[in-house]
Amino acid sequence: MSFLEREDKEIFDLIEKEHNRQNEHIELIASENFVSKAVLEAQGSILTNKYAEGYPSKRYYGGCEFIDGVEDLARERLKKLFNVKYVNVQAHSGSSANMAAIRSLINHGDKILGMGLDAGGHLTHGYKLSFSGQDYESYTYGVNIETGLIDYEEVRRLALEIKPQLIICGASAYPREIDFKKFKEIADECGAFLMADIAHIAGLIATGLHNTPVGYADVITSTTHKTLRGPRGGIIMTNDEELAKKIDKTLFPGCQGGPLEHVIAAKAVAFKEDLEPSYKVYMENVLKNCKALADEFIKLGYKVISGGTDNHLLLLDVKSTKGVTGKEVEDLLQKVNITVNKNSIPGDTEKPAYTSGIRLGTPAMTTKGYTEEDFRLVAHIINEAIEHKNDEEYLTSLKNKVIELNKKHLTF
Ligand code: DSN
Repeated sequence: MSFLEREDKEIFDLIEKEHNRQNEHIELIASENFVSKAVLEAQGSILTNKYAEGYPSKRYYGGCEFIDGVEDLARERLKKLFNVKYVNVQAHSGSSANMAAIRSLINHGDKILGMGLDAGGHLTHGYKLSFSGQDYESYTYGVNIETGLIDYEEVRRLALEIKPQLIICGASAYPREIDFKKFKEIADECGAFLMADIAHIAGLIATGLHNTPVGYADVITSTTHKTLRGPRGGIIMTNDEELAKKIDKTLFPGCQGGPLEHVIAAKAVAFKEDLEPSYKVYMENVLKNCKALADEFIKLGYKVISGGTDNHLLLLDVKSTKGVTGKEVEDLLQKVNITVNKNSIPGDTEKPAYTSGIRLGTPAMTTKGYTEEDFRLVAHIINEAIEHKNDEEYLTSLKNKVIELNKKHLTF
């Protein structure tokens, strides 16, 4: 019996249930993944006991000699992974990384131009209910409704009209490659800083499977738990020494207090894994699998936004194809043990709580060993679930198929 089981049966049981859910479901949420046992062990370690406000060799508490070693390793590995000079690994999340990065670049009340939430951007890129839309005057660019692609000429036109102090590129639901060089040219033309939030595509960039913002963006932020397959957390990177100093001060003590050194240790372990040749093979498989999934949906007659994918995710327009909302499909797929999220599509007329689309990603199930063939089968299971949405018996048979398919792959 584990300590947790003996001390707190209620929490133990809920963790067990979630463990079973993670093993019996097909996880297609594009921002999720399964970490290694080594990452889990580091994150669950006694490092959680230690306060270490400050940075390596400049702490506000004694007893940090080993903690310094942990954070230094995380920093060095991250620099190598993205080929950057300065990094901060203390951000508790992608949102706090973005808060510190934005605050380091511009002043309260300045103008931000970021990708709209409805077009695939993120809350922290200027959404009105986020600090980024409240502390700054925020404007958004979107994608072309017909093509689903970022219209760089339109971004340029908006940038020259608005004259923002900061342009943010990067997205949570954009299936195509982002042209960081073009964003840099636009930022230069209107005299703005450029921030790239690579949370979703970080793994592709680290392995050279997507162009890099290094050399173009003034600051690059990311989470560590998506394609990078690490613990939940954030990171900030730059090649500018003065900016790096400002970012460190802005994050701590500006936005956060004590760093989560157990999480930083887990980040270090994940970065070591990401530097291995096998990680590049994994990312190549994520791409191959995503293309196979998109291709199969196209064959089944679905409208795939932008006509396909260049990365780890795709957006399906389920409303125009099957007459159901994203929310209906999300709820329906829960019944057959497939986890997805409803997602707005370009020009969506449904409210965000319903949406016309769903977002599907391949990172998590590729970690479990799913192949292109498996993903083609997943497309058929999703299609059959939608076509038999009122037939509970049929849905149960699909659920059993999913459980059997998962049994053939790795469990965590
Ligand atoms: N919530 C994340 C996602 O699902 O993309 C973005 O932070």
